[in-house]
Amino acid sequence: MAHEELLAGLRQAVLDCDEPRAARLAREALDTGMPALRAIDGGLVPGIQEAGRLWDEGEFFLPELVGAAGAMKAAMAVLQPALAGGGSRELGRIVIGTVQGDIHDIGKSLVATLLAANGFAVSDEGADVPVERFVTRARELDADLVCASALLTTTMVQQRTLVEALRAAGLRARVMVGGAPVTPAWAAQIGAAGFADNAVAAVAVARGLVRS
Ligand code: B12
Repeated sequence: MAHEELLAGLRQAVLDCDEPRAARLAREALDTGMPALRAIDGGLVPGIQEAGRLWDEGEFFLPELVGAAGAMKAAMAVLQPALAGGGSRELGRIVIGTVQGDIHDIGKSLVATLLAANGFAVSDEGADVPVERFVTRARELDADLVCASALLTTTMVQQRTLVEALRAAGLRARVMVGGAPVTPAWAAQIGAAGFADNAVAAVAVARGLVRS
C-alpha cells in the first residue's frame, strides 16, 4: 500500500474505532519504511482530531470517542517502540503526567515517548496525577523538569497549582506545560518555564530548558 493510502487508512481506522485494523496498518506502515512519527502525525492525529470535531457537532457520542481513542492507542502501541532509541548520554531527568481530574493521556504519552527517545530519563506518572505526586517524584528523582498535560479547561488550573507547589517545596525543577487548551499566554501567566503545542516541539523546549 502506498504511504498516502496507509495514512488515510490509519485515520479511518481511528474514526471507525477499529483497534485491530489500526494496529495492522501501523505495522504495515513500519514495514514499508514509514517513520513512526509520520504515521502518528499524518494518520492517527488527524483521525482523533476529526473524532473530536464530530463530537463537537453532536455526531459522535462518548462511546465513539472512547472507541476512537482505543484504536489510536492500539496503533500507538505498535509505533512507540520504533520511536524509542535514545542517546547514550542522559540529557536530564523528567517527571511527566496528566493533571488530576483529567484522564486524557494520548498526547502526554506521545510527549513522554519522544522525550525518552531523545535521551531524557522520563518518569511517566500516568494520568489523573495529583500535584503532591508530581512534587514527591520531582524531589525523589531530583528532576530537572516537570511536565504537566491538561486537556480540559477545568483542569488547566492544576498546572498553576503545580508551579506554586514546586516553588513552595523549594525544588529546582522547572515546569513545562501543554495540552490542547494550553497557550503560551497561559504558560507565562502561571509562571511555567516552558510550553509546547506538540511532542516534537516539546523535545526542543526541554533541551533548551535543561541547558539554561
Ligand atoms: C480522545 C479524547 C477523549 C478520550 C481520551 C482517551 C485517552 N486515554 O486519552 C475520552 C473519550 C476518554 C475523553 C473523555 C473526555 N473528554 Co475528551 N477528548 C478527546 C479528543 C477527541 C482528542 C484528545 C487527543 O488525544 N488528541 C490527540 C493528542 C495527540 O493531542 P493532544 O492531547 O492535544 O496532545 C498534543 C499537544 O497538545 C501536546 N501536549 C499534550 N500534553 C502535553 C504536555 C506537555 C508538557 C507538552 C509540552 C505538550 C503536550 O503534544 C501532544 C502531541 O503532539 C479531544 C479533542 C481535541 N481536539 O483535543 C477531546 C476533548 C479534550 N475532550 C473533552 C471533554 C469535554 C471530555 C469529557 C469531559 C467528556 C465527558 N462528557 O465525559 C471527558 C473527560 C474525562 C476526564 N475527566 O478527563 C473536550 C474538552 C473541552 C474543554 N475545553 O475542556 C475536548 C476538547 C472535546 C471537545 N471539543 O469538546 N476524551
